[in-house]
Formats: sequence, structure tokens, C-alpha cells
Amino acid sequence: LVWDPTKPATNADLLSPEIRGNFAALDAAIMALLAAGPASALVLIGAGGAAAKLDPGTAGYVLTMVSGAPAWAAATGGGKPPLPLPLEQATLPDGTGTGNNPPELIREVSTGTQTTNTPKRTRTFAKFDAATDEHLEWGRSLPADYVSGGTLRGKWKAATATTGAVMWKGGICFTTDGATVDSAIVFTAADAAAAATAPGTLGQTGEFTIPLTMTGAAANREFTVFLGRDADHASDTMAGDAVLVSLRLEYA
Ligand SMILES: [Ca+2]
Ligand SMILES: [Ca+2]
Repeated sequence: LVWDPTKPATNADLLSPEIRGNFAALDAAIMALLAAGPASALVLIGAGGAAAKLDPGTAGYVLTMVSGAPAWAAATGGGKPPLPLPLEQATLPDGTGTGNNPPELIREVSTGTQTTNTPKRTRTFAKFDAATDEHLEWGRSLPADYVSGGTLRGKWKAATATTGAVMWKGGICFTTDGATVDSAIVFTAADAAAAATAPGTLGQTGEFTIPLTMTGAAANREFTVFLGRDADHASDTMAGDAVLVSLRLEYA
């Protein structure tokens, strides 16, 4: 769109100087702004009613207000809530085959002095052996809003040690409707966490994350995920049991 106030050539004969002056002012206020671009810029009402523009923002940015004016900014918050994987709802490997062992599920009762009118803090935890690989599994469907990613985030503590490191591992497999023979599905590989160093004070917790290989992931697709301790890994040097406190699956 090109606004040319000199057309038609006989403008001066058709329009009064006052009307031509108004068009010229409009041209300066609006058309010059539009012609300047860039494409996909937004036109705003500026100070004193003058037209102003906001150039396009970085891909993925959202429109927000900064000091009373619209501006593009990275989206914050609003992430999808993680999928909890409660230890009480885990399925235990049956011990057949090789390296197909469950950890011991325990009810841990706090050794602290009870506060009046409260119970003792009691939780279900899983104790993973220092020498034998042990695993927990969970079956779920990926949420309908799943788009990408897949990371296990866990909290853990040592049962007896204050030094050394634990190698946590995880894996996931997906069942596609009408394609996968679900009863014969296997995990194709284990993904590893960075070596998790034992907290220096017994009883304190630490955190680990395991980015999962999400081949075959899709919204609403059935999956099975496992978490284990790679106890016979060369970098798993912590003596005694590693106690899993909680686990969740994060995604985008
Ligand atoms: Ca192993
Ligand atoms: Ca070990």
C-alpha cells in the first residue's frame, strides 16, 4: 500500500488546501509508519495519540507490559506440571532373568522427637543396593498436552554413607495403539544420571536428573518408565543403600 497524496495530479483543483493538509498530516502519522515496516510489527497508540509501532520480538517471546508499555519478553512460569511417580504405586520387577531385581520398600519413621498432637513423620521409601542393580517401574499414559522432552527428577539420600557417589539410571518405552505388542515390549536402553554425590551429612537429601531418550513419545501414548541404581557401574562408589525419596517425570 503506497499512499501518494499528489495523486490525482489535479488534487489541487479537486480539494481545498485544508483538506489536502489533513491528508498530508494523516500520511505523516500513519502511512509513513506503515511504509517503514518491518513486516509483522504492531501499530500502537503512542504518547499524545500519535501512532507508534512495536517491532516483532524474538521467536517464542510473548507480549507483556513493561513500565506501562507493551513489550516482547521470554515467557516465564506457566510450565506443565510434572507427572508424579509415587513410590507406593511402583511395580516391582519379579526377579526373573538378569538384573531384574526390585529394591526393598521401607516405611521410614522419623527419629525426631514428636511434637504434641502430631504423628511421627512417616514415608514410604525404596532402598537400592550398593552391589546389585535394582529397579522400580511405573506404567502411565503421557498427558494430552505432551509436546516434547522427558526428564526424571528424583530426591534421594544415603542409608549409611556420607561419601562416594551413586549412579542412578532410567529408561522409558512406549506402546503405540495398533502397532506395539504390549506384552512383549522391552526397554531399549538405560539413560544415566551424572554421578550423584552422597550428601556429607547423613539423613540429608540430594537431587538427580536423568534426561530420557523419548523415542516414540506422543501425547496420550501409553508408557512404562523405570528407575534404577546402576550399582555395578564403575562410578557407583557409595557404600550401603541409596534411598529413593521421590520421583517425577518432567516434560514440555
Ligand atoms: Ca548395571
Ligand atoms: Ca556400587
